[in-house]
Amino acid sequence: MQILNDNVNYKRLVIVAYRLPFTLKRRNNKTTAVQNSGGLVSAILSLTEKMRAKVKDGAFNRTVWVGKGEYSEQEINSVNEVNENFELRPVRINDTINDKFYGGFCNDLIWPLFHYFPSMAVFGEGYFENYQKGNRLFFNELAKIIRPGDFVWIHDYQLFLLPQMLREEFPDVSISFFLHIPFPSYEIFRIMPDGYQIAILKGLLGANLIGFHTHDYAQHFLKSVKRRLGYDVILNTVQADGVFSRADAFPISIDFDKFHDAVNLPETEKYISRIRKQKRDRLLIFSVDRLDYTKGFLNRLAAFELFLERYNNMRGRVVFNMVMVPSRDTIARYQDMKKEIEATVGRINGKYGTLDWNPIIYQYRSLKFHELVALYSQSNVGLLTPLRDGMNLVAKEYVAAQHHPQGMLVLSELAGAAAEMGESILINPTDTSAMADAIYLALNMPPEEKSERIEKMTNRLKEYDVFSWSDDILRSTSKVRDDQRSFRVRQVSKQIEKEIIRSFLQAVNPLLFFDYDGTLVPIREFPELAVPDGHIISITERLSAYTNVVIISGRNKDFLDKWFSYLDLTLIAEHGAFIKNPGKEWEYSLDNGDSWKEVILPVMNRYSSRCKGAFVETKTASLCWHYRNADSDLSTLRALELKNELTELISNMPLQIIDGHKVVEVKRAGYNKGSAARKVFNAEKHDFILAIGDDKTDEELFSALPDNAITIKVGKETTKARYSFTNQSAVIEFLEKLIFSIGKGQKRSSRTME
Ligand code: GDG
Repeated sequence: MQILNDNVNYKRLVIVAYRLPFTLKRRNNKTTAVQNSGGLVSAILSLTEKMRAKVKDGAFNRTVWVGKGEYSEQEINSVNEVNENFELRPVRINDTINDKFYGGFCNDLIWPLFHYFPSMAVFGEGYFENYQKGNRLFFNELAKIIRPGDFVWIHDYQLFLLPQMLREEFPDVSISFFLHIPFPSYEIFRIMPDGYQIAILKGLLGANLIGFHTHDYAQHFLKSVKRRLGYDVILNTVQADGVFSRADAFPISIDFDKFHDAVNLPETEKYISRIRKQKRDRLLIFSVDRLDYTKGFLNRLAAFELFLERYNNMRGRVVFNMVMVPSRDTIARYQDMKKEIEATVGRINGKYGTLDWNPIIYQYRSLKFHELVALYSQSNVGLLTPLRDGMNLVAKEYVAAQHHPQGMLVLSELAGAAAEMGESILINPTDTSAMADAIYLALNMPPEEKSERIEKMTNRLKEYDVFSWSDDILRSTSKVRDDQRSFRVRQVSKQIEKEIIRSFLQAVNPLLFFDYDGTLVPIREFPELAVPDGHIISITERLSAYTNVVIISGRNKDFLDKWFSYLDLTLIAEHGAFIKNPGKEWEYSLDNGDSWKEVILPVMNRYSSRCKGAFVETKTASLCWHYRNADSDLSTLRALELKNELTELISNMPLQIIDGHKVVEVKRAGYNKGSAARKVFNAEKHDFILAIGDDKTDEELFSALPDNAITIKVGKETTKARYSFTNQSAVIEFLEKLIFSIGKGQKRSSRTME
């Protein structure tokens, strides 16, 4: 798997998350940094280790971690001095700010609201102001360390405002933001005051790339951008004054091998044999979650109770091990919830328990890694039923830890993970009855069926593990920046106009390409109405008398013949299918070659791996990306993105994209405006090339021309051209100036180039 390619070559990775994911320990006068547990941390640590190994000769410096940490300067320095791999940069936030920033705005407002618990959202006084202050403290720390070539990767809802703060100060730095929790639908988002909404959306749009776990979350965000900010969104890309930012789904994953292989480690085996002894011949159901109202503990317990009630033959044969990891339990709301959960566990155990059997083993503690893996591997059912969850990594880890014999996953359809784990038993966590049946089904599923389902999920997890995930984000951020660069077009100012005319006059053998509709003549309602008037005929006549002029159009040859054949110029018809040199007959153009497949195939494969159910078919003369078996919303979007990427990729190739029914096909075309233009400019030496066009097909022309060509787009759309005219009449005004400047210039027949 590729971690970095030539285009994605950052010098430093700067990871910004609310909390520094390390605990500093002091022993024998030495301070060491111990990595905290948690999905995000292991994801990034594994990534950076691989990046270091991949990028040679010190081109990649160490990773910088920026996050809250109340450590002394001395402690931090002693850690940073000895670590080659990483550097810690603590952000110091006093309690007065932090209580309202983190405890207040983040955990009392954003967390419940974004998890669809609006009634629990608190709009406390001073929350937002302190959220701004908190983000500003992160900015201040970053401003001290940002260097050119850094990739800044900001994580999660505590830092919504940071991307824009950075963007204003460092317009050229690469910034990616990743949201670990859901982004809610606009109807939920808009519950917040306008000022908060605008600040959050604009804050995020400071990033080049904004990543979400699912397609739905990304769409919710984009819809909020459209509705609240009124910005244009084209193919997931937000384009507005000073903003060019893309939002997309990058479902976080796990280090698959780590969880899969850990099952066979001696440390894990110790726990496994203990669990086996305790379990005896009983079936084990397992869940592990942080204490939080989003996790749906009470719903889960209600379902387990109903399961015992409904399937009474299972009593005495099943044990549910429910591990609740301590979290925020100094807060009254969490304490109350914990008490209620414990009371429910007690009640169910009291109701069904016997002298030698307790239906529920409840633990309020965190587990050691090997113990966790042992429990994953020994349980017959993983029961993960949050009421809402951004992703839920435990579901993925559970599947990764399944060897033979295998357990089965029961998963909430309201967890982000459900979008990729359709082979699990998906349930709605509020449907107690369906959940009780799902537990029974999972416990009694035939081994072959379990194996088939687990294998499908396993393959997907192996294919798209945490390294592919982070690679995808890095790569996509680069792509957004490339696209942004190619869309930065300068208007033709008076000064630029003068310079173009000066170099045109100095040139010995200039070559001018003009598109026809929308460039030489205005776009009319019907093409037959768009005929050249006397003025435009006279302009082309005078220009072609002075130099080489090419009219390059989608019009057919008859039309171009009718109006221009008597002039001394080159005509290109049907987007490059036919070329007619001055005084010659029309020629049909076609290039040869088959090496294009090596370029197109990896792109299509990449899209298949990001769109479950899509596949590539290789034919002799074409490659097809089929998406009829994939989720319809996501695949339609991916197909559009693929077409977009392919359009750019093939602009210099003799290929054509065909948009079929649930298939994107790329086939040999043999011609386009670019390949036709190349034939013309390769035939002679030219020291000045100018091309003007308004259409999407003119982009092929712009890309095909040499770098020093002057390319001008008519209109405001994004383009590959270097410059732009606002409208078609600006083209005519410019051509009039060109003709005026020629004045008594020499006829081209009297000039030659060395
Ligand atoms: C956010 C989002 C999203 C848990 N208990 C123990 C333990 N863990 C480890 C698991 C897993 C991680 O912690 C928890 O995963 P979650 O997916 O629940 O993630 P969070 O960090 O809580 O939250 C969530 C996630 O970010 C990633 O984007 O999925 O939706 O809320 O890796 O293994 N590890 C050990 N003992 C435990 O007791 N050793």
